[in-house]
Amino acid sequence: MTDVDVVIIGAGYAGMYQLHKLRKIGVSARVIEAGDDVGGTWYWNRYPGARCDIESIHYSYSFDEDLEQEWNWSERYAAQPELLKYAKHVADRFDLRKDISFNTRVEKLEFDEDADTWTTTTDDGAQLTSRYVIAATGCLSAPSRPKFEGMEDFAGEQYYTSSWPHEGVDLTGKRVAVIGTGSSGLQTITAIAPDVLELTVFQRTPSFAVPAHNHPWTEEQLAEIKADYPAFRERDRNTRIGFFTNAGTGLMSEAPPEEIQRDFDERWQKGGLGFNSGFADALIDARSNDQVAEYVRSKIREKVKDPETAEKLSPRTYPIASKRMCVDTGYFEVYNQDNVTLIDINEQPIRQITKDGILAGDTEHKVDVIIFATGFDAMTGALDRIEIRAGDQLLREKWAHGPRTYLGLMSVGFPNLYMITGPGSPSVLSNMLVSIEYHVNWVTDAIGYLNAQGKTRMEPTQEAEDNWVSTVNDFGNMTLMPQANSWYMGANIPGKERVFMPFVGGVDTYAQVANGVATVGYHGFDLT
Ligand code: FAD
Ligand code: N01
Repeated sequence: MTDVDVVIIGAGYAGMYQLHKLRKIGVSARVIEAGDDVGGTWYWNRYPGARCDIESIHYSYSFDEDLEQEWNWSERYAAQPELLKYAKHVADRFDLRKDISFNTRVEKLEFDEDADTWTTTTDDGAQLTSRYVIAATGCLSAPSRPKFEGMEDFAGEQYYTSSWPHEGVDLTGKRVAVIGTGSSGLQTITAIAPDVLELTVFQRTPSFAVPAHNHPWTEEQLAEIKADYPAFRERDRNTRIGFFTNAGTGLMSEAPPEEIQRDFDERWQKGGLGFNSGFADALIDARSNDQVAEYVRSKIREKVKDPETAEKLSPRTYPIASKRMCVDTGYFEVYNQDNVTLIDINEQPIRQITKDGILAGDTEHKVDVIIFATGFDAMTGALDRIEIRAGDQLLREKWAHGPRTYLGLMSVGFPNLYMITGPGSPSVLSNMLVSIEYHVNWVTDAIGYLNAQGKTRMEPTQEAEDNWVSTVNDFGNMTLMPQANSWYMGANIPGKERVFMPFVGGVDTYAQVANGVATVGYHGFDLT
């Protein structure tokens, strides 16, 4: 007997839907969430300008037609308050909160080999036993907080975009430094530049950004989408990245220059992450990739008046889209403002944080506030922070040289522990809502199958895991993606093994494989 059938860790979009699905098949579940409400990413990342980079009509749940029809997104790319409101609405609508323990962090999981059960220990010392554990802990939920010398001596305010104060921060009229120029940094910089007295941006690597062309939706536009929502969603699921971009299948290397130019211009005009999907070789062929990159760099030069600053903002050290591209609304233009300064820390390294500011090279930049937009220990960070033990093995030790999973769903040696959007699945390379819904459905079906068969244990075989890890590596190596020092590679975390973690073959291909595995009675898994 266990306290509950399933423990779910995390009440972001994944954990919430997982709870709802398990209830539907009559399986009891308790969700344990470190925050004091639902929403995950959109609960924690409340920094100015935070919004999604995949259009909300795609980046939203598809599992309930009434929910889909009753919710009206205000803009093409909803901002964080609206994305959090949506999560809260879903929690209310499906009465989720009564099965969620908030303000509680899972510290330890221990598997009982004889009983086929997990014991979950939380930071309040409580323990809960369950047959299964589902880690819906998020790919981008463990903040990276690099240490800079002298941080503790700084007399001003310090904030992380990844855990922004709920009450907000008034930056009006202040001298502000931002460290980090990934998506979070770009959005923050763009949002605060008009209000602050001075803004100093510390850039280690510039980002490629494509325009959002964000706009409010009209009732007519939303009605048109909703009229055909099931087909719209189906179209998304049948793409590589989980949202329809009318991706091209031809090769840039074989296309005439005017066709390439036309495609770039049209996609740039449309805006969003579909920009580089016009040709199938954009992420495979270095010369094709550089044509895309050069187009984006030319746009930076058009936007930024000072040629030296434009060059500093132009990425040249990695292929475009081998790091997640940013979607911007006036980011580059910020550098035309007199109150904004860009520091390339490759030229002027941050030597230390002082009482009054940041010493970079030989110059002390005096500031009142430092904002760290330094990213996450992505994909494995949240799981590594939990002591997950089965027999004499710790998951974080097994994964010390890179995560090993079968389908990004389970790992050998850790039976009955499922991961939602785990490493080795398309996850962060896709519209995450599509990948989340797919995994939640798959895991729910698997648990339903085990229960129906009177079985109590599921674990991948060593052979299946080894083959899948090779497949993930092979697919990754077919592309230019492993060339970047990206968080996909773990390269942003000192000491983390450099391994390309997500499955790059696409959500469509992945679903075909994982559907096939389930259809034949869970090929590659031992069920006992
Ligand atoms: P999360 O939302 O990260 O939720 C995980 C939850 O687990 C968190 O609430 C956390 O507190 C909890 N948790 C973790 N460990 C523990 C523990 N040990 N004990 C208890 N609780 C724990 N993806 C897109 O596809 N499109 C976008 O536009 C997009 N925008 C993003 C913007 C930002 C700023 C960030 C950071 C990410 C973005 N992502 C986007 C990725 C985003 O993380 C996913 O889309 C999605 O929200 C993930 O949902 P999740 O439930 O899997 O994880
Ligand atoms: O994190 P990042 P993020 N000294 O890792 C720099 C999603 N997201 O939070 O590139 C100095 O991308 C680091 O430099 P470098 C999206 O999937 C989406 O911005 O490692 N600098 C980089 O510039 C995204 O990809 C949205 O050289 C240091 C920055 O900090 C993912 O989340 C919005 C440093 C970190 O950038 C992560 O984005 C936000 C150091 N010690 C996030 N350490 C949308 O728009 C790190 N940096 C939807």
